[in-house]
Amino acid sequence: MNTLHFFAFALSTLSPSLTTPTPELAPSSTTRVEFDIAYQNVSSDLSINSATVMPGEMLEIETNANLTVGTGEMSRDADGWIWTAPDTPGHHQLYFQSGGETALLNVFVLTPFENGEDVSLDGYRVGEYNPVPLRGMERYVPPTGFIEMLPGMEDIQIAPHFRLGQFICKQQPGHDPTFLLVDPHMLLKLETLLTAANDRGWEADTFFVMSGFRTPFYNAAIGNTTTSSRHLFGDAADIYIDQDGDGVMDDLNGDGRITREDAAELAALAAEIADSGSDHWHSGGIGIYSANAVHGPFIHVDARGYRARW
Ligand SMILES: [Ca+2]
Ligand SMILES: [Ca+2]
Repeated sequence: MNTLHFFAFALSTLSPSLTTPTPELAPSSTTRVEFDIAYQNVSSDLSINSATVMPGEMLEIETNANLTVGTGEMSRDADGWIWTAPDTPGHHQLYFQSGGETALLNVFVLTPFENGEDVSLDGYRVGEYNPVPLRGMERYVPPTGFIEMLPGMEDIQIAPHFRLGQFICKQQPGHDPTFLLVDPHMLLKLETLLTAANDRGWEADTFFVMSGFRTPFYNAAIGNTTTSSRHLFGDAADIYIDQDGDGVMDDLNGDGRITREDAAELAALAAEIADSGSDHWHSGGIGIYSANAVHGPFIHVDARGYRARW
């Protein structure tokens, strides 16, 4: 082995550790950065973002920022970067840097799922999606894969104020692994609403996510007859502000009571953002729910691609 070959050998042996993000590559501590990264029809200025791709799929990321470190295969193109996913499911971190700021893009390479064939994944019951998309819309096409959430992945920050574990389906508690979907449009909407809520004086570090992703199996088990719920596609969240941690919505309107009116106030703020034409608010549904015997008041927010209110 000559010297050159030796170094090539040493480099290939060391490459896994060389591509592991170093501590100084932490995302900026602010919610937003001064630059955008655009991918999969999302344009985001969040310091922490998430995307999902199938094994071997190419992810195009439009940005002026530098992609400094990342696992997987990357190349440059005129508009930004192309990252090619490895053939195996898993979690990857891409760091974009510009002007002294850093934005993280988590990329989850999905575990493939064949609708109608695979009823469960690794013992986790998924069920079956309606193979016919609602009114032929692309956002209702059955998913082709899911994020495999292994023990320890609950705490992955998928947005500045949201963790992956907040969105898991409530079925089969304690089952490892679990499988889920989280949509980047939804995360961007939740962060935008959270910022607006805090600006409004409703202090909140995050939203309490009562229900995020739901499998078709679970959705049917809890009595829902619809097969087009956005919870099945990972872009819906039933949320409330619970900064005081008592398990129910906080008294947002300050009338000393926890009622539907508090949910209505939060929904009105969401509708205001929608009507402002914000780039960070993909069109979707906003619903208000009253308390019942098992839960307090909450709102539903989704990113279905068209306006819906209830
Ligand atoms: Ca509360
Ligand atoms: Ca109230």
